[in-house]
Amino acid sequence: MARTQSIVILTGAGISAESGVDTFRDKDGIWSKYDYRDVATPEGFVRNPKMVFDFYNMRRRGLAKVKPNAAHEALARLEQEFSGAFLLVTQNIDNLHERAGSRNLIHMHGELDSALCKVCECRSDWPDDMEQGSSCPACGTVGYLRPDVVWFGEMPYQMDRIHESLAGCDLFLSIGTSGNVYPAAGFVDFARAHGAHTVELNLEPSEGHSVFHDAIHGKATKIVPDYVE
Ligand code: BJW
Repeated sequence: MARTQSIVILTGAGISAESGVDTFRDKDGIWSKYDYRDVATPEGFVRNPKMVFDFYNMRRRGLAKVKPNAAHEALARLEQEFSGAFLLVTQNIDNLHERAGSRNLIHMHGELDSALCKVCECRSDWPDDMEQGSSCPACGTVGYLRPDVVWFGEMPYQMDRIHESLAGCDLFLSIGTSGNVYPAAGFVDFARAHGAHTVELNLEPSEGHSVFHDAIHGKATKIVPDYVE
């Protein structure tokens, strides 16, 4: 990493797995228990808001029981010690990166502890348990709060800033993601086309593993600290 001037890192559910947060597509993952069409699409929310609120209330309450692991901590240390440009983009809606000390961080699929008002578009801290009758702390409107997360068919957050960083980076790392979900799964192609060296760190080869220049396979708490230190 000695000659690297700009790093972009993409993380997915695999980085939080050893903290006790469920992944999506592993054998006992979230999509083995829930149909994504029910809980992770705008149409599912219209059909059955209670089911969607229950799903995200449960996952948000789970945050209190988990802690950042050695992989989150290694990325936070890397950011502190690296003198060039650094951007961490996570698909995860948990708050483990920030709790480990990461600062230049984009939650491209939103955040579990944030609520979004569909009327005034303000973000607010998620109330104890969000439900259909919750009111927006900013505009007071009742019944228009939703989880501040990006569902299938919705545009992920801060895509312009992410693409700008990807176009200018000379190292792109993808950590703990299966590479099934776009546009995140396409970042490697984009970064590589703009000249970056690309490395996958994951438990197993991802969907797009052949696009990466290098791959390191194993558990995040081992391979991430080993790679960055
Ligand atoms: C370990 C480990 C350990 C385990 N150590 N590793 C082509 C281009 C663009 C879009 C599309 C396209 N084709 C299709 C689309 C649409 C769609 C999509 O991608 N569909 C696919 C299923 C094909 N994409 C979208 O809809 C996105 N929006 C969009 O494209 O907007 C454009 C647009 C909008 C409107 C009009 C016009 C254009 C939005 C996607 C939103 C995804 N949302 C979710 C749920 C919400 C958040 C939440 O509830 O948490 O986000 S889905 C779910 O998947 C979640 C995750 O962030 C995301 C990615 O999952 P991730 O992180 O990769 O987890 P897993 O479980 O899949 O993988 C874990 C990996 O870790 C595995 O490989 C394990 O091996 C590994 N692992 N333990 C290291 N200890």
